[in-house]
Amino acid sequence: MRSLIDDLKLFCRCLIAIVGIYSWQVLPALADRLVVATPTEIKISLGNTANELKFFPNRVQLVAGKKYKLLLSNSSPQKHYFTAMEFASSSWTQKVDAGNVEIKGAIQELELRPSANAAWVLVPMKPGNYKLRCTIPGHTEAGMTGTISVDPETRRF
Ligand SMILES: [Cu+2]
Repeated sequence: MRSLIDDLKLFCRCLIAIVGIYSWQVLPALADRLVVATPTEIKISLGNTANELKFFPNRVQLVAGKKYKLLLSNSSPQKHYFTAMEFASSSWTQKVDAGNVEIKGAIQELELRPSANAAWVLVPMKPGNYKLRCTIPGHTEAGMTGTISVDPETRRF
């Protein structure tokens, strides 16, 4: 004869099975899709050959949940920083490719020396307007700033 305890046990087993199937099948599938997704490439130049203290472009528009490859380059004669702390911490970074080194995982900010290139592959996770700036003394003040706006995703996976 089945008792209430048996029913409860069965119910719990079913619940665990459902949650288990969801987390083992669905969540990694989403993560896998993001890992293999082809990113949209966006070129951002830190300064230019005329040594203007600006980001080109200084406004970048992204969509949350989509994958991007930020192609950063410094064609100016001095080093610059790509600093967008809040944006970095609310994004998922897959990797940064710089020179012969590929860095996996979270990144806070990037320093690009003259003629350096770096590719930052990321997925912005949280909609909002994020400040971008170069933290070399005097550069923010001279106008080396920008905005990264992240729009809410329009559709689910
Ligand atoms: Cu700078």
